[in-house]
Amino acid sequence: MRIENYKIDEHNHSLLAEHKRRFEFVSSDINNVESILKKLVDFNIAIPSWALGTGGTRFGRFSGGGEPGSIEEKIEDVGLLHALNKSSGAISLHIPWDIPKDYTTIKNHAAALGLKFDAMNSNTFQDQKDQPLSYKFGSLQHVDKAVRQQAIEHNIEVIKHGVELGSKALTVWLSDGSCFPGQLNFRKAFQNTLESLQEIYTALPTDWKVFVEYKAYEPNFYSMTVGDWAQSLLYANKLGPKAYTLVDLGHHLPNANIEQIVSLLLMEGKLAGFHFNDSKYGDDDLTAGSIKPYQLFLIFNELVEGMDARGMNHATDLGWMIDASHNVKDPLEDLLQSVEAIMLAYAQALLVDRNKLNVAQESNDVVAAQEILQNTFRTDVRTILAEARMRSGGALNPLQFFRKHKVRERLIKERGSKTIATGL
Ligand code: PSV
Ligand code: MN
Repeated sequence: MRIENYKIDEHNHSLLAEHKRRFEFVSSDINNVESILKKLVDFNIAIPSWALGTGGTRFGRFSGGGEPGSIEEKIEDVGLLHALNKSSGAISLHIPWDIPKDYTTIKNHAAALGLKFDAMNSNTFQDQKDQPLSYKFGSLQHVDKAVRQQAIEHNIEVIKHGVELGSKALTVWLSDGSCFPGQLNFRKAFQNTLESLQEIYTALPTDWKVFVEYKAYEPNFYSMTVGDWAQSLLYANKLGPKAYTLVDLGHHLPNANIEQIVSLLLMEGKLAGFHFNDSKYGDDDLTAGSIKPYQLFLIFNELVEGMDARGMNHATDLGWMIDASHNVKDPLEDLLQSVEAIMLAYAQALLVDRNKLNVAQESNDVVAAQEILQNTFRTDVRTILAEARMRSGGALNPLQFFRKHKVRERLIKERGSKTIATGL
């Protein structure tokens, strides 16, 4: 299904008077509101193809209806999100879940909805049907060269699909590691992984990047071979200038200071980008900003400061992506909420008075520094975001539109009530 533009216009018209009143009130307090609006209009967050269906745990999965059953339908779903919020203009594919049959058709389909192809993701954390060798004891780290070779070839195949679609990056997340002390020689596992990554790196086209994603635990519970940002950065530095560290917010041990990690990776020019989500306990993959919105703001505060210090383009120089799972919510509604939360944190970070913060830091004025950040975090910027969305042709209130126009009901009518999308 497609969302008709006139319906968005009607929706905006019905909310306009109230929106204008709020926008004028909030923007009268902000000096550079036009430049903030421009940055918000330019900013986009890619949607992972595997988050469009209902996710599950190992205990069960309670699928909803109207889930996308093919790559075409996944693209269509991201098109719906983008039509509503104008900030979801890219899809990130996971191979082999999303192998395109005909590149031109898929590319045209995405382009017609204003979508690009973000980073491509490989999968060597599961065995596929008819796969000759198993990843039970790892993939790029495996003690057997033949298994490593199979995993290397898979990654190279993923790059090939991405090249055809116009993607520019490969994200490698490895579940490699060990479950018990003594199972693995850490040094050999690292060296095997590095050598394998080097072969993949050699296959990257000149204008491509490889993102090395780390994770503290799960599915391996004793050691992970890319377990934290230090290990990822080691690989990235050894690989070369096209390799970067990818931060997934759920992949840290409890209470890690992610904003500090981000600041230092940016300083080193090695931050690839993000997989946004939120969590209370571990890799919960909850809606971005639903548990720790202040942390999300502090991360964006470091991002804006660090990117500006290096003269980087906020919209294009890092990879921005969601990586979430929706067990009890409509996936599309959840993704609308995540994009909104990420954009709000970004908008607030743009509002921070950098000069004042710098003066407070240089004079050890701890109280003033905290006041600057918390005053900004407590500023309600929802109407600024709504204005940016409307100016780009999106809906003033995407979630309200989604429900009022019964988008899910229409998808169920088209696709049926018993559909299960590929993914975890
Ligand atoms: C692993 O937990 C991860 O965050 C990686 O990005 C995977 O590719 C993704 O989730 C797939 O579910
Ligand atoms: Mn991830």
